[in-house]
Amino acid sequence: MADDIILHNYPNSPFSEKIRVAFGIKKLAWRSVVQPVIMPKPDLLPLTGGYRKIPVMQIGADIYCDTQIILRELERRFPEPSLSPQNKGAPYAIGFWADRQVFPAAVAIIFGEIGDMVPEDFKKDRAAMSGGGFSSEALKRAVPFMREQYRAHLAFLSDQLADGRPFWGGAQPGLADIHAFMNPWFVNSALPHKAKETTAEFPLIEAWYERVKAIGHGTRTDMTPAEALAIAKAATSTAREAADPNGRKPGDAVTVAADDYGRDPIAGTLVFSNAQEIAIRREHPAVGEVVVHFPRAGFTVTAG
Ligand SMILES: N[C@@H](CCC(=O)N[C@@H](CS)C(=O)NCC(=O)O)C(=O)O
Repeated sequence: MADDIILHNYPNSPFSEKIRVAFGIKKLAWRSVVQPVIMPKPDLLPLTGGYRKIPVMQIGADIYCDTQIILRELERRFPEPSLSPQNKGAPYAIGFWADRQVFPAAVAIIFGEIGDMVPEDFKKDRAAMSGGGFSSEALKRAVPFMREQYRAHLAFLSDQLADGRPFWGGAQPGLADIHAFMNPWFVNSALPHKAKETTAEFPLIEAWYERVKAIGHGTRTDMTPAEALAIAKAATSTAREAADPNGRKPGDAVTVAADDYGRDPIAGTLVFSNAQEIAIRREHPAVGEVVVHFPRAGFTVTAG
């Protein structure tokens, strides 16, 4: 169906877990398309135009790349219950904290432990994506320092819960919980035997973790990649053209790229852009014309 919410994801992806929890909070029904963990991704790139990271959300011929814009779009389309009833802006900033401060520490803790068991092709893929290397030795060396960082950041969450509130913002779960949950979930899933070690000091976090986990993932039904491509091809984007106060206008040729890792450029023509979002139109024989949406924070936009 053209208005099905399709999440291109894979089970052990922590960024996908953010969106699955958002589906849980909003009690949404969604379709899960499992994509490969490493390149090539022949059923994903026709939709995104080159963006290879996971998750990607698709609704008809509208494709949303990066959790920041996926969460924003879920909130726009399905406002109740809200993911940020009290605080509209701060939880997005908390997303940057989770992604760019805590996540690297979680990655070091996990891969410092299991790096030697990771297949060569995975290491090569992640080295190419990061533009650096993938050295389990370097990750192992970083573990003691990263564990301290991880602990210090978890302490922010523990302090936030100190007045007895069940969730970061108060009585209801929301965006801040989604962001804060990602890294403990990643560590717990990847290192089940070590999980308690990183949170034992924080009983409030352990209780909160169980509350967020109990929210669940809404109602998931699997979908094949071929079905998702066919849905895109049959559908028409619902994005409306609009000029940006910064001077960009519909039809401008632009290239969008992440500014951290996985910086593959995605070229298209502008449909609309504003302070939070940019939407570009592009075509591929497998999907016809689609509109791909990106956040602005954390992404570069260049002419041509
Ligand atoms: N800024 C992105 C980060 C997404 C990300 O790093 N996802 C990981 C998986 S959890 C990824 O794509 N890794 C490489 C891959 O799966 O090919 C977002 O918020 O969605």
